[in-house]
Amino acid sequence: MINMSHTHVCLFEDRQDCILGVKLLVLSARRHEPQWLFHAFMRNMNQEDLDWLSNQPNVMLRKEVSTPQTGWSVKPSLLKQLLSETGGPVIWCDSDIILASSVSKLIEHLSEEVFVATEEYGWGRSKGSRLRAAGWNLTESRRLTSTINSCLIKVNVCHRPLLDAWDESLMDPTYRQAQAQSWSQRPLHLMGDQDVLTALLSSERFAGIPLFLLKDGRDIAQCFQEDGYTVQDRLRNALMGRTPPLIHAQGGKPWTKGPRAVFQQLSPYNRIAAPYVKREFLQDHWLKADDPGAKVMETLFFNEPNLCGIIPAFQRTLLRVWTNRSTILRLVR
Ligand SMILES: [Mn+2]
Repeated sequence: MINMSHTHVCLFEDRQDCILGVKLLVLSARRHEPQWLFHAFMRNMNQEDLDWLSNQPNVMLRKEVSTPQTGWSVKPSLLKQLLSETGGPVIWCDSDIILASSVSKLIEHLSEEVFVATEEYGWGRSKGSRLRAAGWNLTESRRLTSTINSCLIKVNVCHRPLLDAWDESLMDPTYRQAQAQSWSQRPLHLMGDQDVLTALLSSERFAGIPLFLLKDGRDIAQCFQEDGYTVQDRLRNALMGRTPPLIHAQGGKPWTKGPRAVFQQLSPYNRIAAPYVKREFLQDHWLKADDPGAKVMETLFFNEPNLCGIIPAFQRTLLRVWTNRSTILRLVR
């Protein structure tokens, strides 16, 4: 089944209620990245879903998940495993990404020494490498102004030492203790795997690795809360008649069974997913808006993927500016 023209893609999921995301990634990639072969490392999944996956021509179902790590901490070890097996390059793709168009045309010109990842959304607190490197006691030799989002990574065998160091840091007791705490309690440099990766790539030891980050808002829509995908980027893309090739449903998933926030009902993810859901008869309770206000916005913007959620994004941005203003005023007084 494996041939030289395949691009090997590592896909991992251990939450049964996220299998829908796995399926939508596989279906959208078959259309937009026909050379991608997914090595699907699945844990805790129903047999029915495993059967569905193993019937897909672009999937190799992998039963053996050798790493003791769980959740997103599996990234470096599974990437190392696939590098050994295939000789590289290997792509990591989060299961909450859907492809709206081809992404390989953005990265295929890069040489194999280049480490590819994506930029985190813009408004996050204390972005970039400075505080993260400091947290890990690393000398920051290269300043990264945005934090890395590790939802899509491309590596090659030359990046093994970095993957080893990343893997080791994710097994560090301090990191593991922090992971057991809630988000709000975790120090910045221990939030998740990507904060560790940001620190490492800025450090003296790895600052020499050429880095290419897919651009937030243009190459990837980081759909975190209402305005991770910003008002400006939504407008710009809509005017240009395009959607970012990668749509990342960060945080709460749009297909969740419980009550969904308005911004989840209006996410570009749902609009890109719709044709696949219908064609494959997947669960569709989540595709359309059910909130009356969200329904109005859907109609108002003709269900355009970038624009449906622009009003909640605008409201949230205003709120953020207002909160920051009060913070600044408090400091000045
Ligand atoms: Mn993700």
